[in-house]
Amino acid sequence: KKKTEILDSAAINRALTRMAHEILEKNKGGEDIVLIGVKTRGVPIANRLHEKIKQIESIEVPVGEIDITLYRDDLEKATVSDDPQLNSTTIEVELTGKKVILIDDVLFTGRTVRAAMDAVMDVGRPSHIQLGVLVDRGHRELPIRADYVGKNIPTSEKEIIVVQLEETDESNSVSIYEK
Ligand code: 3GP
Ligand code: 5GP
Ligand code: MG
Repeated sequence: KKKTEILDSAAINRALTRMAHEILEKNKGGEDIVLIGVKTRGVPIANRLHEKIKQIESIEVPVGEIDITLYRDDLEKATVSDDPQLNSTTIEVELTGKKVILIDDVLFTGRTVRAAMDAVMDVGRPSHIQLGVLVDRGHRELPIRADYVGKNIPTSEKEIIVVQLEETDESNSVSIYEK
């Protein structure tokens, strides 16, 4: 129904540039960092951060991907007893001793991130796990917070965030929808 654009293409780009700088600042460079995008839209975001970090420090941080899905077919009930489950992972780099940065489009209850952390720790033993998200919409149900946030968008339970990226959609925007 009602849709309001919060970030346009330029604003998304600026937010990701800032996040890349924050990642490099917090980790004192890009050494030992591995970015892991959470499918679907966390993957292009991780790839964009890889590019930004390359532009800033001339270092190519490895990027992996992880697929976490919910065992449910409605997105109406955002809170369900079924926890998100691991679908597939493409993590070809060694994670042991690395600083793994999970990247997702939207952070909501935190259950996806919890499942992603489990999956990462099945693959190796990172020295740290950090979290970067384009949007934090609030409503956490677990003690999880993001280290890098593109935009905090406080939402009501009735609102959803629509993230469009040119890699998966036709344009770049973040909007808020009233269900
Ligand atoms: P994504 O695969 O890019 O993350 O979950 C399928 C898609 O539906 C997700 O795309 C996500 O952007 C979108 N979506 C919108 N609202 C919700 C929600 O409340 N929960 C989940 N899991 N996905 C949502
Ligand atoms: P959580 O597990 O934190 O509840 O939800 C995070 C996952 O669900 C993310 O992968 C995200 O894509 C998706 N998600 C949850 N709420 C929203 C939302 O309002 N908009 C979009 N685009 N994705 C959401
Ligand atoms: Mg997602």
